Amino acid sequence: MAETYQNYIGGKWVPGASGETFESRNPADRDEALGAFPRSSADDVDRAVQAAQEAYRDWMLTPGPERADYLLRAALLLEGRKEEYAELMTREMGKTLKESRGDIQEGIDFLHYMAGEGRRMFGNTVPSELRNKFSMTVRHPIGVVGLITPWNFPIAIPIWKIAPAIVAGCTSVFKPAEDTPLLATLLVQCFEEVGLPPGVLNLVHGYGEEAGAPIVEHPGVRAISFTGSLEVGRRINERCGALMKRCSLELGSKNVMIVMPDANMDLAVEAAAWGAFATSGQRCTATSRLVVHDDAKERFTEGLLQRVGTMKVGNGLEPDVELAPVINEQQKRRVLDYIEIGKQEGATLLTGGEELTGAGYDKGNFISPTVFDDVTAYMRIAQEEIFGPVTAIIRTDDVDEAIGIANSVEYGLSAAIYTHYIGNVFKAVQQLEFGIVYVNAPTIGAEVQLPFGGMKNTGNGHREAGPLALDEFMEWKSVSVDFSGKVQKAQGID
Ligand code: UN1
Repeated sequence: MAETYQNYIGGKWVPGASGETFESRNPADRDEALGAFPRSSADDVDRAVQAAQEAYRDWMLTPGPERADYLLRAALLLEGRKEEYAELMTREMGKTLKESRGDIQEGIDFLHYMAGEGRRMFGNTVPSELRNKFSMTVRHPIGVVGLITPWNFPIAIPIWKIAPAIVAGCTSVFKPAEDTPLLATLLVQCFEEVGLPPGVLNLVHGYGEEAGAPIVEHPGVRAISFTGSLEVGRRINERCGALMKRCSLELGSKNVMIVMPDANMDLAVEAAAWGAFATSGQRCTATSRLVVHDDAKERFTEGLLQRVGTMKVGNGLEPDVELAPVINEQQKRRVLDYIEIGKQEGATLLTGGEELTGAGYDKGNFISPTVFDDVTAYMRIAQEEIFGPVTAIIRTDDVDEAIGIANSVEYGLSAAIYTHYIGNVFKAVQQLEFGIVYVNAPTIGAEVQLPFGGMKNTGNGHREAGPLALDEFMEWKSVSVDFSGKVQKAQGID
């Protein structure tokens, strides 16, 4: 019997109101259940929002450096537990142990980064047009916020949201993906252990429709931060629009790597293999398109096929496995459907394209690393986010055309170019419609001190991580102090 876990509301671990639970299962071995979690509903959300509202008043008055201190202490706890949690992450989410460690490290790094913000949170002093009047801007927390996170980075992405919310002085209701509730629970336990006051961070488990939607709808929640699919993000955006809530969205993408003939081909091949197949392609930054110049295509394609041929597919706990399972059966079917679509569209399947069965595979969701060639820019496999171990080679004979192809999608998160020619580099930097651009580096692996987010339908203009992270959770207040002893009128009125 799997252990039963609870929601965390107002500093207490409590069962869901309905008493119903759902299980979290290992995507490499569906016989292993990692725990049973409350299938929460609007009632649970309501209790969590109330707890967050109660905690808010005192929390927003707590000094920034003191709020930030909880982040530092949580970072230290996570550091000590990195190995233990990485193993559990691989069992719950599937990705390789190395990548699970990276996920936790990314979370730790960002806790350190945001803790520094607790002593900054700069405003401006602004001159007044009147004598003896002092003006400044100060930041103000937005209030109770809803944080809804995906399963592909079960520690890092929640921390991208939780850490700035805490430093900002917001209190929050956190609803993690139903595929990774255990890691979310462990993360919240860390904040409990470092003594974060009750109600500042509340955890409500469950499904999007049942537990996520009530957070969006709740009148006590002032802002929503969501990372997930375009389809769900669009619905949240519509509701937040109608309800006049701030909403920051980090949605899908169709990332691209351009390979020019002067590139170091060994590096380009390695970057493509890592970018396309790390986390089994289940990153919003995954390299799902390779736009390759004709004069590089043979060398690049041969190299990539050779490299992919060496990839061991299997349980992410095994040290030499490079390609781990996809998250669940539904996602596996979706990826396999896209592979069929690619074939029907006339793309050439160079390698992979199948579900793996037999010993070591039968209890999990394994798909072999898949490379399509002869893909054109407007095929569905070149336009739609697949979120699996599938990448598509598109030919080009010109850097301007390559950039045009790169930009021909509705998304714009991460793009890379491999070239040494300075003209190509700056054209790409100037013209790529992507929030993150890499020159001679893979499309994945963003660092937390840089803004993370995309253009077009990847989001709605917000950026997570980096120096802009607080903007999601804070208002600006313009403050003026008149010490003239008169009623002064601005705009030259006397
Ligand atoms: C995501 O897939 O949503 O840049 C986040 C990267 C990671 C974060 C990915 N640092 O690949």
